[in-house]
Amino acid sequence: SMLSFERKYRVRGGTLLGGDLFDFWVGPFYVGFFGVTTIFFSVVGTLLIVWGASQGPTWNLWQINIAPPDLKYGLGMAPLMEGGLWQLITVCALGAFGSWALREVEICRKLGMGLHVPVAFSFAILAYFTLVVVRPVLLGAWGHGFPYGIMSHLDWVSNTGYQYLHFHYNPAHMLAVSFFFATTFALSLHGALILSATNPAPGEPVKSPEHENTFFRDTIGYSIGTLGIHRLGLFLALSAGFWSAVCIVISGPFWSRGWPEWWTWWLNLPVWR
Ligand code: BCL
Ligand code: UQ1
Repeated sequence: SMLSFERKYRVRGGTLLGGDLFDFWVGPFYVGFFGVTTIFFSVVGTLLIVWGASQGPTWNLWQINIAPPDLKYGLGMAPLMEGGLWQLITVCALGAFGSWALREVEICRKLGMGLHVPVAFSFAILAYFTLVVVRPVLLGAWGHGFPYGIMSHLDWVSNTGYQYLHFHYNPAHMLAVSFFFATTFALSLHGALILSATNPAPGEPVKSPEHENTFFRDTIGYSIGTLGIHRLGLFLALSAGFWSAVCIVISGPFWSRGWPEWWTWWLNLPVWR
């Protein structure tokens, strides 16, 4: 059932593909052409994972693993049980993520909103696309993608990290990590500020943005403002995803030695001579 104010937001149009054909809702959910493709890719991809698991040695959720092809298959198709499954699942994953982003775009267009949400989600897709397509293609083999499994992908991250001796010395990884931490810090400040303003002591009225500004002006001499904090948050979060994609795509294609060694440019600066 629909909430009283929901009906006026259920507007026709704004579709990118399919015209009116898929322009309807199922319960609370907008469908659209890309809703259909999202369901399709998600169901096929999930079934492929479950089937892959059934062919593997374990049903232990933590140990199930669907590995990419051996490096010897290069950028070609691999037999189903030797990485071909991973390739199909990757296509389904990208199909589902891309469809979801485009469904978001259609909903934004219906509502006359900006495209900030689908743009934001696109950064997460970019990071995934970089891991399983861009970097493997640049390195010449699908085998450079990460395996689909809970423990196995962690092992891949560890192994890939140590391949470059000490991943913390990767300058783009430094930026990505710092942006992730800054994002959580900014959201904790914002969440705490909003909850404190809207939950005053019993009997006190709810506080306004004036109080929020004043709190930060009194403590640090600066308030970024109610719109500003959301702009800052979006910038920090998108930067985290962006620099993550950069930090992995440069590892191998651009720099194949240990990351600590990259910093010799600093010691070699002419100023120190
Ligand atoms: Mg490191 C990567 C932090 C130590 C090796 N590392 C990352 C980054 C992040 C990070 C910056 C992963 C986030 C990311 O890519 O998001 N690393 C980090 C931190 C430390 C750290 C904080 C720490 O020590 C405190 N890393 C180390 C050590 C190395 C190391 C030193 C290992 C020994 N690190 C590596 C390697 C990599 C990283 C190797 C990477 O490859 C990775 C990276 O940068 O990848 C790009 C981006 C987000 C995504 C990729 C998610 C995409 C989501 C998609 C689009 C949607 C999914 C939908 C979902 C399936 C639907 C679910 C349905 C619902 C449940 C209903
Ligand atoms: C802030 O200044 C502000 O404006 C009133 C908010 O809006 C509600 C906030 O949530 C936060 C966290 C701040 C403080 C942030 C900085 C970067 C000074």
